[in-house]
Amino acid sequence: MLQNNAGANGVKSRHFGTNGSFGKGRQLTHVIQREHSDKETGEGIEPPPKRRLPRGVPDKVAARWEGYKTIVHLDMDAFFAAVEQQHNPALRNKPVIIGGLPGYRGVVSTCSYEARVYGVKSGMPSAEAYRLCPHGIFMQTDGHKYTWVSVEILSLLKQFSPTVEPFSIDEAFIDISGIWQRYGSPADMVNSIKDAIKGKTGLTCSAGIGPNKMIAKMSSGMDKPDGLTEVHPERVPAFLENLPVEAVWGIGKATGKALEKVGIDTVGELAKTDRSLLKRLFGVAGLALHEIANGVGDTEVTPFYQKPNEKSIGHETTLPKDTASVEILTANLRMLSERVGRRMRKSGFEARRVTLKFRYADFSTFTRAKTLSGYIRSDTAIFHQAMRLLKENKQRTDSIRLVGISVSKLRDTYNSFQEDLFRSSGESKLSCICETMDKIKDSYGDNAITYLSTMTRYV
Ligand code: TTP
Ligand code: MG
Repeated sequence: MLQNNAGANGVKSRHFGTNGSFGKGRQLTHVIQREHSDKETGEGIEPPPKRRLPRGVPDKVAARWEGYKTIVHLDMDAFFAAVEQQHNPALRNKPVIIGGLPGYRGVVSTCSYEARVYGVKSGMPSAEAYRLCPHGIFMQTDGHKYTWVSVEILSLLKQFSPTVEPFSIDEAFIDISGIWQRYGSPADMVNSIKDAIKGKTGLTCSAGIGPNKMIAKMSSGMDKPDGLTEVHPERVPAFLENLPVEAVWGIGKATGKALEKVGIDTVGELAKTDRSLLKRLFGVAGLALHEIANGVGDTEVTPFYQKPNEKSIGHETTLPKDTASVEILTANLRMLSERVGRRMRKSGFEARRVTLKFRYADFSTFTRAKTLSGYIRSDTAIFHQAMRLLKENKQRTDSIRLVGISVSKLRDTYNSFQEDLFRSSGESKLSCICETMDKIKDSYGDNAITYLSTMTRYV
């Protein structure tokens, strides 16, 4: 049973009861379809009807959280677009589309909920977004602005709990175990957080409360925008039972298809599947999937003052035009290695693995990686590895649409012992050059200095 009730401050919250109300195999997006009639959609758009969720009598959820880990996941609604709408009131209630501009290559980063009504979504080519929503207001991303707001929100969250883990530019986990008692219930505390964010930034967010990070993260997306979904530990099996497997954080389309092939459509079915079959199909990842399906998840929220445990750092770019030109590809890989290297050093890491991604004009996509014998830190070392991977693996002569570079197998720079590779390859010297460039960029902006070879990116 799924219950809707109003929080102390009038913000809706939901509690998942023992009879999961999601139809078997139904797409999550259908289930969480929002009712727009209570929201201003602007432009006279007729919003899609919302599925009425069964109502029930709210129970004494608050007391029942005592003694349990209580993890919250917060995700800002239409973040980049909402920041722009706050910044400029003329954009409010309008279909705002952030990312590539129509007429140019590029994709949609995000869009306001008013634009989503037309089918516009993140990752879609801007040209397609324009076809769907020609009267949309297209804007380029303004990273500094979003980072500023993100930091503001983070500083606010820290006032509620010392255990806040920023998870992306618009997401965070918060451990509120025990602390919620000061507010009455976990939902009351989260509603206070939502109010505080709204008061300080004018922005709304959606939140999930669960006994671990996985359940909290999965539930925060259930009632977007401006929602709150609470899954009590005892109700985790009912919550998961009828969800489609793709609703699990980490299960992508490919894994979803592979599961479907063996007749597993829902998380409940996955939970009951023999572990040895999952291991045979997906290796150790299969065992992890089984645990997730049974509601087992990480409860460790890494506080903001500890270093985030980054697994990889990467950037990719859609080229201005499909191209087979070695010069243009080289220039773009140079630019990407510069960005990746800078972010990696800023986070205090060095890497031992470089991955190259390239996508041909027909959208066939390849990723190739190389693990090195020692750690690298310079843009040039990343670039050389990426070029090598391109030369060794680009079998076709046709045009390329997208290239990307990421580094992984990271370790803290202070663990570095200036290994052999460093000295013999001149990596140490190259790193010094990068660190000098980093200082110039810190003072004068990211465009203050770059490599000459990046200049031919658009030729
Ligand atoms: P999301 O939280 O995935 O999206 P959102 O906040 O815009 O919308 P929602 O209400 O569904 O949470 O991502 C946060 C920001 O990250 C988003 O505002 C823009 C950026 N982003 C991209 O640049 N490209 C992408 O493909 C996605 C998904 C997000
Ligand atoms: Mg978001």
